[in-house]
Amino acid sequence: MADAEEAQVSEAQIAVHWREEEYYEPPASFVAQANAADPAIFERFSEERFPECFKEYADLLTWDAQWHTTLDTSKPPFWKWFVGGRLNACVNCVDRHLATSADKLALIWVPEPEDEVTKEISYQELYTRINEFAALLRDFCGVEVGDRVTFHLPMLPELPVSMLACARLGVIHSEVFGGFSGAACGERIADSESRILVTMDAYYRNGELIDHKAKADEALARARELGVEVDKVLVWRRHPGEYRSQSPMVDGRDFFVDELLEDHRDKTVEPVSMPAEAPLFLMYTSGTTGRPKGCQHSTGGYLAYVAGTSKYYQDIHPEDTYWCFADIGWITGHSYIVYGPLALGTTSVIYEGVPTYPDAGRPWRIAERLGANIFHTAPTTIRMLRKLGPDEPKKHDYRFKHMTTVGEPIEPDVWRWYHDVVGKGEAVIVDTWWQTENGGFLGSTLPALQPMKPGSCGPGVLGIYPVIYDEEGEVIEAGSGKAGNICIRNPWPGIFQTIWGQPERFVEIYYEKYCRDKQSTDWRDWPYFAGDGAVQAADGYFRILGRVDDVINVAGHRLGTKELESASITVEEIAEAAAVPVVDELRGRAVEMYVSLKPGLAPSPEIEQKVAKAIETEIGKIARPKNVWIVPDMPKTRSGKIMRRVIAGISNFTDVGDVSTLANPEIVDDIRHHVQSEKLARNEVPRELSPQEQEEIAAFGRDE
Ligand code: 6R9
Repeated sequence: MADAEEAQVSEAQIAVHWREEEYYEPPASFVAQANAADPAIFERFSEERFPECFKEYADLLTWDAQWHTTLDTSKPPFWKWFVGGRLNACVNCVDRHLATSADKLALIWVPEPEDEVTKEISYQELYTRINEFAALLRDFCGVEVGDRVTFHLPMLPELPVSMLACARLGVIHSEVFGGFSGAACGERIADSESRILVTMDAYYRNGELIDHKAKADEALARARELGVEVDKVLVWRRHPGEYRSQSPMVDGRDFFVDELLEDHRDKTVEPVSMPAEAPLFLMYTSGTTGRPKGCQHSTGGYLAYVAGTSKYYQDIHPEDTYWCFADIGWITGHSYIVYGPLALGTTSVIYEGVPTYPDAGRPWRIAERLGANIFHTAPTTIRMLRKLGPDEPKKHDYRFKHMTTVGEPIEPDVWRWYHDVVGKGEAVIVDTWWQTENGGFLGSTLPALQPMKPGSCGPGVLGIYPVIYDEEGEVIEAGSGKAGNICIRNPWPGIFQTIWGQPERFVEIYYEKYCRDKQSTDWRDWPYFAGDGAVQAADGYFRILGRVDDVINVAGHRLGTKELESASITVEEIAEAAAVPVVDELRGRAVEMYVSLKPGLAPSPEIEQKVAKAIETEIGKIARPKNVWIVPDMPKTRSGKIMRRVIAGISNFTDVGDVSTLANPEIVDDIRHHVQSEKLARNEVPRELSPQEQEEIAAFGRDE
C-alpha cells in the first residue's frame, strides 16, 4: 500500500472482531443494599437534565456559599462548575464528620513488613494531624493560598495528611508517584514552581527498605538546572525519630517533620473557604511530547464528582471498609483512596507495599483481618496474583461485595478469575475507564442496575455522554463493529481545568481535533478527545482498545515515547532512539527500546545497560525497558521519520505491514533477524496476539 492510500484507511474503517462475552447479573444481596438501586436515577441524569443533574453530586458536599451558576461555558473549553460556590475540601473530607463520627476510623494503614503494627487513624486523629501539619506549612514554610507544594511521598498516611493540610490552606498540592525518579520529580517541581518539597526518608517495598530521601537531592538539582530553587525540604520519617536514609540532611534546607511538629502540637488552623473553581491539586501525566502535563483539578467540581461516583459506582457506605489497592501517587489514589471515600465518611485502607510480599496470599490475609468489603485494583495486580497464587483467595475468609478494575483493558479470562476466585462469585465488578485528566470515572456499569460484561467497561457513567468518532469526525454507530476515537460530548464537574501553565496545549490536545466551531460557547461544539481507541457494542457497552497517541501503558502507568527516547539519548553513545510497546503477560505492555549508535562505535551490553539505567534515572524503575536493541539504523520514511510500527511489529512477532515506502527497507530483515532470534533464545516469544492487540501494534506511531 502506498503512503497516500495508507493514510486514508482510518482506524474507523478497520473492523474489529471479538467474541461477544456473556453478561453477569449482580447478586440480589448486592442489589438489596446498593446506593443506586432505583432505575429512576438514569432519568435524573438524562441529557435533558444536563448540567443541572450534577447538583445531586454537589449536594453531597457541605458548601460555605451556594453556587449561582451550575455550568459556565462562556470561555470554552475552560468550563467552570458551580460558579459562586465556596467550600473547603479538607472540611468536607474531615471536619464535617467529627460531630457524628469522631472516633470512627478514617484510615487504616498496613505497613509492608508483616510483623509491624497496623495503624488505625480515627477522623478525630486525622483532624489533629492535618491541623498540625497545616500550621507547620503556614507558619514555618510561609505558604499561602494558591502556592504549589510538591510531594514525593510513598504509601503512608503522611501522604493524605499532607494533601488535606494543603487543601485546608487553599494550597495546591502536586504529588509525584513515589516510584518516579528524582529527576522526574525535579522536572515537576520546576514546572509547578514549587518552593517546598515534602518527602520521606525511606519506605518498604518488596521486603527492602528503600532510601527515598536520596531522590530529593537529585530532584532539587534537576529543578535548579531548570531555574527553580527549592527553599525547604520537609522530610517525614518512616520510623519517627530514626533517620533511615544515607543522604545527608542539608543544614537550613532539610527538616524532619516530626521534630518541627513539636512546635505545632494541637494547633488548629482555620480552613480557608475557597471558590469552587480554585485549583485543588496538580497531577502530572505523560503526553506525546517530553514535557509532562500538570493536570489542574478544581475544588468544587472535582470533589463533587469523586463523591458522587464513589457513592454510586464504588457503592461506598460510611460503614464499609474500603480498600483501594492503587498508589495515591496516581489519580486513582487521589480520587478513590483519599478524596472520594473520605468525603463520604468511610474507612479507607492504605497498604504500603507490593501485593505479593511476602507471598501471593498477602492481600487476602489483609482483607480478612480488616474485614474489607470493597476492593479496588488494576489488571496488572490481578494478573500477578493469579499467576503466583491462583488458589490463595479460597483459603481466606473475607467477603467482598464489590470490586473494581481500572487502568488498562482486562482480558476476559483474567476478569473471570477475578470474579470467580477473588470475588468468590458474589462480588459485583465495575471496570472503570477514565484518565488522570478526568477526575473520576467516565465509563462503567452502575453496579446494581446494569449487568457486567467481561472485557467491557460498560456504557458512559451517569451524566457522561460518550461517542466514537472516526478520523473525519463522523459518528461510528454502536454495533457496527468498527473502532474509532472515543470522545465525551459534554463537560462534567470532574474534568481538569487546564494543563498547568500550558493552556494552548490543553485546547490543542483535547479539544482541537473534534471542535466544530471555535467561536461557539455551546458545549455541544466541544467534544473531549480522550486519546483512546474503542468499539461500542450494540448494547451500548464500550470496549477500550488502548491509547491512540504515542503513549505506552505499563501496568497502568502512562509513559510517553518521547520521554523514553529523550532519556535514552542522554547516553553519550546513542544517536537515535525509538520506544515501542511489547505485549507483556503481567504488565499489559512493557517498553522496548531501539537505539542506534553514533558513528564508529560498536554495540555492547554495557551500552544497553546504560540506556536502561538512564531511563530509570530520568523516569523511574517502572519504565525500565524489557530489552534494549542496538540496531545499525532505524527503519525510516523518506522524510526521515522513524517508523515505530515496523519495529513494534518486530518486537511483538506480528506483521510489520508495508515497508515499501521506507527509505531503507533492507534494514527491516536485518533487525527482525537479530531481535527475533535473540528473543527466541531468551524464551521471550509472546503468545499469539488477539486481533485488537495486533491492531494496536500495527497502529502504533501511525501519526508519523
Ligand atoms: C485512571 C487511569 C489513563 C489511560 C486511559 C486508557 C487506560 C484506564 C481503563 C483503561 C481500559 C479501563 N485505561 N482505565 N483502559 N479499561 N478500565 O488509569 O488514569 O493513568 O491517566 O491512564 O489508561 O488507555 O486513557 P491514567
